[in-house]
Amino acid sequence: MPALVLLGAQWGDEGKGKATDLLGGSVDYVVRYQGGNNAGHTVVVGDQKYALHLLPSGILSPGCTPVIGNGVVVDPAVLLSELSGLNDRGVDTSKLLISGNAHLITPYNVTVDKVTERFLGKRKIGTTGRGIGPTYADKINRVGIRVQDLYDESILEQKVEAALEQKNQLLAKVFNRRAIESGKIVEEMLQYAEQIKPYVADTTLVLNNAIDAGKVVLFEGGQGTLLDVDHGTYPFVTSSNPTAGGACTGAGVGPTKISRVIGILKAYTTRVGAGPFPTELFDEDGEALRRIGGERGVTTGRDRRCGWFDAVIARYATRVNGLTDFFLTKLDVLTGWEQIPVCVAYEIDGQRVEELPYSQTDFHHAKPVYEMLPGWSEDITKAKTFADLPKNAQAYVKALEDMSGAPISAIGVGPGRTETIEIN
Ligand code: 2SA
Ligand code: GDP
Ligand code: MG
Repeated sequence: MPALVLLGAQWGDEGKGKATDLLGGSVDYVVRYQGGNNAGHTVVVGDQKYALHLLPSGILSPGCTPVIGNGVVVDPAVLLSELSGLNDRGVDTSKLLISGNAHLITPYNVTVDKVTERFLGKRKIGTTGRGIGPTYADKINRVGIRVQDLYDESILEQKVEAALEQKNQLLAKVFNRRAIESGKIVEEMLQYAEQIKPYVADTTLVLNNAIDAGKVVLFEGGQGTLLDVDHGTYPFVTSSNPTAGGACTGAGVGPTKISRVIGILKAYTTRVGAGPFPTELFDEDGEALRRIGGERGVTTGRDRRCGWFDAVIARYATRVNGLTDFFLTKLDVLTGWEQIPVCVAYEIDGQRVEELPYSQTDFHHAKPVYEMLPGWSEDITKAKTFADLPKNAQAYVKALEDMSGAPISAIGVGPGRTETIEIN
C-alpha cells in the first residue's frame, strides 16, 4: 500500500480528521494537498480534543511526517499560531514539511474574501472568510505569492506590488475601500520568513522518494467532493480540488502511485455555507441531527445544515474519485429514530433520476425520493465488531453500501479513536 487518499464524500465534515488519525499509526507521511485553514478537522485522543485547520491530522501521530503540499494555500500567521498551540500542548511539530511552491494567503486576500461576500449579499457563497478563494484566484492569475518568495526580498516586493495593483483598483472602484500599501504587506510577510524556513522543503521529491522506498503516504483531503471547484455544486464550492485527482496535482505525485482512495461518508448529510442540498431538513429531525451530531463549524462556529443520507451523492463520489472503499461515520447519531429515510434517487421535473445531474438548474429542482429503513434504539457506541450492532443498524449499513457503489470498510460509532468498527 504505497499511497492512499482519504477524502470527504459529501460536503465536508464527514469525520476525515478522526479517520486520518486512526490510520496515522500505520502510515509514514500524512499530506494535505488542497485548501487551507478553511478546513476544520477534529481529532479526539483520549480526553483531549484537537481542532486542526491547516496542519495535517497526522501531526498527532509521533511516527508520522506531516506535509503541506504545493496545492495548499498557507496563511503564515495561522500556521505559526497553530504550531505554537500544539507545542504548548506537548505535541512535537518539528517534522513538518511545507512545499516551497505552496501559495501564501496574504492579508489582502482575506480582505477581498470578506468584502466580496458582503458585496454579494443574498447571493453570497458563505465562505469561511479565510481568504481561500482570492488566494487561488491569484495563483491562477499568476500574481500569487509563494512560500519560496519569502526568501527573496526583491522578488517578494515586486510580486506584492503587482498583486496589489489590481486589488487596489478593485477595492477603490468597486468596493470604495482604501488602498492597501505594499510596503506594509512585505514587512509583515518577512516577519514570518525565518520562523517558517526550517520546514520548507521540496516536498514532491521527498514524497516520491518515500513512495519508491516503500513508505506509506496518506493524502488527507479537506472539505469534500461536492465542494470541489470542478465536480461540486458550483459556484457554491471551495476554490480547490478536494477530489482524488487533486492529491496528484496538489502534492506532485502521479496517479499510478495511488492504490487506495477512501471516501469518508457520514451516515446522514450536512452542509455549511450556501447552495443546493436536496435532503436538507427544516424540521425537528434536522434540529435533532444537529444537536446529537454536534453539527457546528469547527472553523467558523456556524450551525451546519442537516439532512438525511443521500445515496445519489455517495454514488457520485464513488464515480468521480474512483473510490475503493468507504468509512461510514457517525452511525451512533442515528440511534433512536423509529424509521430512517434514505434518499435513493431524485425526482426532477416529474422524472426519476438515479445519478447526480450535471446541470445545476436540475440539481436545484431535485426532490429526494426516500426509502424508509427501520431504525434501532440500542446504544451502539460500545460496539467493537459488526456483529455487535443491532440487526437494523447492520441492515442500514448494508443498504447504504449497496446503494453507494463501494464497500464500507470501517464504521464510526463515536468521536474517539477507539469508537470504530473495522470490517475486513
Ligand atoms: P471557502 O472559505 O472559500 O473555502 O468557502 C467556500 C465554501 O466551502 C465551504 N467550506 C466548508 N464546508 C465544510 N467544512 C469546512 N470546514 C469548516 C468545518 C467550516 C466552518 O470543519 O466545520 O467552520 O464553517 C469548510 N471549509 C469551506 C464553505 O462553507 C463554503 O460553502
Ligand atoms: P472533518 O472536517 O471531516 O475532519 O470533520 P469535522 O471534524 O469537521 O466534523 C466531524 C465531527 O464528528 C467531529 O466533531 C468529530 O469528532 C465527530 N466524529 C467523527 N466520527 C464520529 C463518529 O463516528 N461518531 C460521532 N458521534 N462523532 C464523530
Ligand atoms: Mg471539518
